[in-house]
Amino acid sequence: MKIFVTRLIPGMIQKIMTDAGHEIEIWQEERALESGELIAKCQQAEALLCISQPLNADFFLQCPNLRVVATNSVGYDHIDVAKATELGIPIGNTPGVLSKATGDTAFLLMQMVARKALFWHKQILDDNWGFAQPFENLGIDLQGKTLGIFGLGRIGIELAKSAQGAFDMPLIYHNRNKNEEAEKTLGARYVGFEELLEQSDVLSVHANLNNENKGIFDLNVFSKMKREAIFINTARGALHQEDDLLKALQDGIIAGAGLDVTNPEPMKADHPLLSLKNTAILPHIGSATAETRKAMLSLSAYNILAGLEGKPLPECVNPEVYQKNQQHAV
Ligand code: 8YV
Repeated sequence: MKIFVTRLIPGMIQKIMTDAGHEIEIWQEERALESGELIAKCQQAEALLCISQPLNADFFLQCPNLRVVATNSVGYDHIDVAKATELGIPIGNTPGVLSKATGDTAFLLMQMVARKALFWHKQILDDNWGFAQPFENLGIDLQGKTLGIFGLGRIGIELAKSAQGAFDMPLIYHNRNKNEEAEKTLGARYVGFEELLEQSDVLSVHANLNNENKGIFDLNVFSKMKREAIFINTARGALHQEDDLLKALQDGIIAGAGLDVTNPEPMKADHPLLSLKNTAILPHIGSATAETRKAMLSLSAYNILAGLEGKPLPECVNPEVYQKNQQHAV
């Protein structure tokens, strides 16, 4: 059985699949596959380990031998899951194992923006570590400031734990469903969306991207936030309107922004957001630690093995597929 893999992966992950008797083909080039190339590679494949490649309906229709797809991410907005489900293909993902690393990235960005870390770093690079006025280009203290989370799940909880431990930050959140665990263990307080905007000193976005929240952070929304507020997004770039964010920062509508995700990705090197004093932007490295990437890839490999053995995937985004397959069998 052939498994196609879209990026280089370590030998120990390959071994999980080859030890089970599967043949793997790994894309070796230092670029993403074009959609036609991906289809050509997957037409004979029975499994796909998908790392950073979008999969649309046409892909699934043209790859009739696929029995399982494992995406090496918790998010699956890049995959047409409805089409995969219709065709009986289970999609595996990697929740849980990346929560700490991604929450840590939000925590890092929050501090980088609050203390203007990249601006000061650039002062050294520009040979400007000389004379400084004592009240210029100052940061802000995070101690006791209110952390607001839009979409409080496992990743947001990791950020909140760090923020409370380091800076005693009270936590408010807005979700589709209340997070009872966070209310009990972190004293989180559920608020409406408007209150989240009005009360947060740091507003961090951790929601899954969907049709209802696409572009929700626009100029109108930024205008309702505090002028001293910091906006953090480590979820998906499409949740915010980038031109509106730029205007909000340039006009002092909000105080700063930290992004691990942009819209589009990659961000262009000359993007004006990169040269502001009050921004910190990273190239989607939320899960990029050795330990976390190893755990993600290993979960992806086990998702593939289960799929090829016709067993339920350890982590499956469309479990309805099993009901469907059963109905077909009857
Ligand atoms: C990336 C992520 O997918 O898990 C997610 O949803 O956005 C990230 O972990 C990862 O960088 C791709 O390998």
